[in-house]
Amino acid sequence: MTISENWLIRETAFDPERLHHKETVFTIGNGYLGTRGAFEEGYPGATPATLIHGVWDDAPLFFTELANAPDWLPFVLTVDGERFGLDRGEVLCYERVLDMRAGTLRREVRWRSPAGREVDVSIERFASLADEHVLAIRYRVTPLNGPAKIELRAGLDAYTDNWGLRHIEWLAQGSSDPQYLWMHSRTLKTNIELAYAAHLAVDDISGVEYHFWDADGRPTSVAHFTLSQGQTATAAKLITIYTSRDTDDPLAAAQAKLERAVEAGYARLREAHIAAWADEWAQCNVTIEGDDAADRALRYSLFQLLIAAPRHDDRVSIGAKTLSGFGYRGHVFWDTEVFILPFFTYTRPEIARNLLLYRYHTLPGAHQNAGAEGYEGAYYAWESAETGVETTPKWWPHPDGSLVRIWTGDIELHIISDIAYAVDQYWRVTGDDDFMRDYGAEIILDTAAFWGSRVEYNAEADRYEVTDVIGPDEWHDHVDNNVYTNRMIRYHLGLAFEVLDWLDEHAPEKGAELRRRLDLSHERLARWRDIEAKIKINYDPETGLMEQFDGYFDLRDVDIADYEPRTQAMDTLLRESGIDPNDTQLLKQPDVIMLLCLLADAYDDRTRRANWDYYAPRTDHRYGSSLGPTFHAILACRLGMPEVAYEHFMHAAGADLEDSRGNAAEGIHGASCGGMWQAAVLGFAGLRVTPDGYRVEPHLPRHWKRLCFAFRHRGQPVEAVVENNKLGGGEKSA
Ligand code: IFM
Repeated sequence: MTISENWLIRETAFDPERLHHKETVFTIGNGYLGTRGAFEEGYPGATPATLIHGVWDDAPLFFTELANAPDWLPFVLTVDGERFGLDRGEVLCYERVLDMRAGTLRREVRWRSPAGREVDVSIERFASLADEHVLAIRYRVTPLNGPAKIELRAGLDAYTDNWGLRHIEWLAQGSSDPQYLWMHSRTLKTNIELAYAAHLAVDDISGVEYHFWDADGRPTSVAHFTLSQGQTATAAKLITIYTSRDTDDPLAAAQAKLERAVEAGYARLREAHIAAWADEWAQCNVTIEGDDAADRALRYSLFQLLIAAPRHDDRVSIGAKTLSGFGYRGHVFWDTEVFILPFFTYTRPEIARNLLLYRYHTLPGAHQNAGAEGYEGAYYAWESAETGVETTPKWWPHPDGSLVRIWTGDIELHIISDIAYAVDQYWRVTGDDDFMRDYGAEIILDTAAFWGSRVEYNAEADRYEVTDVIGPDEWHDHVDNNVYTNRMIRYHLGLAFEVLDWLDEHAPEKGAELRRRLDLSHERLARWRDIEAKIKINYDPETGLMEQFDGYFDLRDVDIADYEPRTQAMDTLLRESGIDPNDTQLLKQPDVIMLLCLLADAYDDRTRRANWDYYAPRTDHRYGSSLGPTFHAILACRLGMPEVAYEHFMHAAGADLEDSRGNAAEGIHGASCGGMWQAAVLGFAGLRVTPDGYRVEPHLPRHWKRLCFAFRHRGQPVEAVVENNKLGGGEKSA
């Protein structure tokens, strides 16, 4: 069956210059782990990495990071004594294809060895979505110019590192039979055990000899055989992985699982995996008819989110770089709740629930953060890892050798309300009252208590203020009354009262318990009410314009056009010309535009337009934050400018596939991926959930024929089709 190109990410030539970028692009995974697209046979300078949710280990400066787990990929081919590799001999044909429908990664290479032996090599791998502990590689080799002696070495490798920092300590390994092997290791500081078992089988070739190669930390099963010209050998390497986070005896679990996997065999495992993907896509696919590039790029973003999404673990969340690279060390930011979560809330609420439960389970860490600063309630970390205790590095090593102070972990507070917002959205879309009663309400109220203690009262002006913060736009630090932060606090406190009323009506015992446990006294609630009413919001009712923070409009107005053409972010260029970006109105990302998208119904078109006109030209869309473009796309749709929205949408689409920002090697831009879904569904299709149901207000780009998407509303699956009426808008036709 032919598959539409829009389900495939295809690479038709190997470019060593793009090695690390493409390792990120060709990441596969299954929500338990992610594995970068490094080659099975290795390549000089490669960064193979397998990141397993929850497998943290201590790291200098960054406190903790997801440890690069032992490598399950090694599969090395030798042809008549010459080792296959893209760094030697001659690559005659090359193609690598990520099949997003099947969740498989395949590579076809025709290779001529330095001595002139030619072979066709075809390698396919997948991380099973049907059983997250199972991984598989199928290896095919065909000699093309004469018979050949073949050696296949299928191994495991404990000697991995995160950009030079080792986290894995090899413990033991063995083999009960040369086709079977196992390896036991653990993280150096956190003592998380990792157990791998593997099996190698070469099908239907007579005279295959296997032996076990017992090098410490690199147990390998080796197969030898001879092929005649044109004869194809197919080998399968099956791997199973458990950690001590999953079970008390991960090695026994890995070995038992391997037995069952071997019994099933590669083909049946693959079938089950593909069936699981079919089921997944049926719930969340989006199709853009009339624009293959947009359709494929959006699907790619969804694929990357789906492979990073924990399905069976509510103690982990999706980091800013998903499970695809070492950037931001696996840490979890607001990217998850504000950018990524809506995709899951609308399509896979079970996953969204897991992600929110991670925040519930990390409330003790959030209390610790608040206590450490002398505040009450729950103060979610700007960068969060296992426990929720703040893990933002205080210092960042600059390429010139100096250390730069990072303030986000101290004062970028808006994440606290962003999480409350995400809980609220999840509740409204899914109708999951049980979650709200048992977990969500506590998150909202406990974080509201933080604001009650953090907000400052200005007696002279009889208002509340929040000084010395960083808003989403990180080019301005230590600012007062950031409008995004303050407006989200007002919304958050309003939500807290709404939730308390709801508890009183629908779960009075839980309401009483939370009032008691969180000490929600009359005085405290009265203060919240007062803050809600009197918090300073920089909004000019005359013009509809919001000032990003106190004094922003007085800052130097720099025209980005004066710096074009450029290949660097504006903050770098400004610094090079002796200007501190803090002193200018240029933005890394658009606080006010974000606010207009999140609290969409609180504003009218005049306000939207006034702020768009002011802030969009002052934002560095190209090299500022990758979080900006998709929200510009959403607001542009709302303003009836789908063509402008489309430019932002396609700009976001290039962040990973095209490496348009130059940093895709560090991992997938998870927030941008989530924002792509929001731009398509909440922006172009204009889906709105209302108290009475839902509706769409489409604004499709002129060349899009149709936008189809699946979502769930209060548990009911919905298939939506938005047709373009060719007038730049769109109509819901079914
Ligand atoms: O959370 C973002 C932040 O908004 C901008 N800097 C990168 C972080 C992680 O993506």
